Amino acid sequence: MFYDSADSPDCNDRDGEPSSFDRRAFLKAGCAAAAAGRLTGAGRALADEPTQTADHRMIVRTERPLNLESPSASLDSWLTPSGEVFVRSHHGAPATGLGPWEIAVEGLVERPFRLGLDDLKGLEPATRQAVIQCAGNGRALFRPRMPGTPWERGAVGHAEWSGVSLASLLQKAGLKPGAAHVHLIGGDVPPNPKTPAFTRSVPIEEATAAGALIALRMNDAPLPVLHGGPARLVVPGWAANNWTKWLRKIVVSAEESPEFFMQTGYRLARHPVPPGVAPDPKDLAPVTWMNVKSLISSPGLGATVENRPQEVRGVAWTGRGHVTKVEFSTDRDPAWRVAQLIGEPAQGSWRQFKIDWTPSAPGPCVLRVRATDSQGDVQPEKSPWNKSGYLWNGYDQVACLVS
Ligand SMILES: Nc1nc2c(c(=O)[nH]1)N[C@H]1C(S)=C(S)[C@@H](COP(=O)(O)O)O[C@H]1N2
Ligand SMILES: [Mo]
Repeated sequence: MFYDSADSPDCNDRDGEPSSFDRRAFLKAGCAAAAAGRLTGAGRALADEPTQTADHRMIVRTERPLNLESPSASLDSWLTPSGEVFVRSHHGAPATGLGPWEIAVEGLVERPFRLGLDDLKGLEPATRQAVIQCAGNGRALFRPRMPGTPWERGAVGHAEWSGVSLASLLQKAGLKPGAAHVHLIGGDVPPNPKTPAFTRSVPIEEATAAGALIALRMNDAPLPVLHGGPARLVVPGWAANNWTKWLRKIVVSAEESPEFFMQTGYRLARHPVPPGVAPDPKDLAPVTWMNVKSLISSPGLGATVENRPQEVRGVAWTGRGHVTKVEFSTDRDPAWRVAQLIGEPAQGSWRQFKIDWTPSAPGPCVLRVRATDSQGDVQPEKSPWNKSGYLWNGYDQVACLVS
């Protein structure tokens, strides 16, 4: 059951729609547009236009801007349905769909240009299945706690992204000597002039080597507005703070973006320091690659399970390389047992796992998992504290009740 604003009575009661339109298509696209906070006017809606939908079971972390977290039941499949992928934005979605969307490419390039979405479709197509995870996923699990959206376990998902490779776009523009970073400018606007825009940059070589693409589609449908439609950056293996949504402009530069969200936000000390101690500014690096992590998707948090043999399932992922092992234990049976990994490893994707579990007795029980990746990194019991609450990857723990 999806919450789609087209189903709401208010929307079905609109008047003034043009009679030449297919009424249902109009209502669907028009109401979705209205939900996205934009004026629809008459007759603008196209069947292929990105829509704004999110599952009604999503956990609302904040309403304005809209920040939604996935319940673990949404993470129990290979690809996460788009309406069940977490939503994070700093300033809310911009107006889209009122005119042709264009992406400008400028800066240190031989041939600056502006491309419409149809022109983009003519460049080298690229498709990747990749984990999308907020750098702040798990922030609420750090102690002591820190300010910021209190994501628990579900600011993560796995989707198929398709569009054009960033490398082919840059090749079309032709890089000038010294070109080293691309600044990505989204169409979202901060609520007041003192709030910085969400502008970030990625280093060209590392991001293109990771398979960066400009996604126009998600899970084989136009990229939803909530997820950055019509166009967003995707960098497989990197935390999603690098995945700029509503992409309007790409500026090639010799330097990193000087903006707040690049120089102050999303930086992490290479050597962790305890609460209250300021990290050496020279030791701070932008958050890029994700770390190794796993999550129990079934049973869910607080579930009541029967006292009989059953299957525990979940997903595990990492940034560089791939997951090689997932281990499972409980507070009653603390010895780690190796879970079965499903399918083949793929860089940037997650890996599903399952393991048979026989509860030892009725009563409360804590299930936990930890993953290891091909670099030999093992999920720690707790992540080192950092003041912004980035990259939590402590053991995933699910308390349940054996009945
Ligand atoms: N333009 C723009 N892009 C953005 C953001 C934003 O606020 N504005 N937030 C970033 C962050 S921090 C995350 S975690 C992801 C979230 O993507 P999603 O909403 O599709 O899950 O978008 C990234 N891209
Ligand atoms: Mo994020």
